Amino acid sequence: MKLLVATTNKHKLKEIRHILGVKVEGRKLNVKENGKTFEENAIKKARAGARKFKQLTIADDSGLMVNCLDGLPGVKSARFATPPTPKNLCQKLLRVMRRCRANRRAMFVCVIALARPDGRVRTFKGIVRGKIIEEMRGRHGFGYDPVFVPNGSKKTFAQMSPAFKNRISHRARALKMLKSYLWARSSVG
Ligand code: ITT
Repeated sequence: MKLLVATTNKHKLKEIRHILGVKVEGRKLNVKENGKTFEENAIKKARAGARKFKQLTIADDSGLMVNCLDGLPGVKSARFATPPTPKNLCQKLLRVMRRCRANRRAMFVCVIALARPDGRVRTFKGIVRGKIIEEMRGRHGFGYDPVFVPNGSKKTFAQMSPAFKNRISHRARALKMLKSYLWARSSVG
């Protein structure tokens, strides 16, 4: 089965390829991400890809929701700092969280939308809860990985090997559900 991934983010594409373990092609699309939820944006991106390329297409909309910031940066995670380098994103987050001494809780959310060329769509959501530490640690990954420590770990996502992050991440959880869905559909024909 041929699957396209509609994304402009090469780090996401690399993780998606690694987690799915199958060959998927990446396609860049210019889609305005103005939805209020991860679901809305993921559906918009996947549908645009499926319509344009007439192929089964997935898109990932993801981000970090910080408890003491009422869920921000949330759907605006990619554009929280300019330019949105990992250093700028993490430093801005650490700066605005100076008032969040007692509550550093956060979660990474990933919604994967699977769209068909006729517009039919399904979504799969993965969440990882954890906390934001007070400085950047680690060199792997992208985005907010250097400041996020998942529950049950002492390491940030950026201190883990990519293979380990790809086993436990929000993206891994969402894609696992997608895989089960696709597998169940293919085994019944
Ligand atoms: P596409 O929409 O083209 O796929 P994007 O980077 O704009 O790429 P999003 O709108 O979904 O994607 O924004 C997600 C942002 O959330 C991403 O740019 C990172 O800053 C952050 N993010 C998501 N998953 C992450 C992860 O696994 N590790 C670190 N940061 C992550």
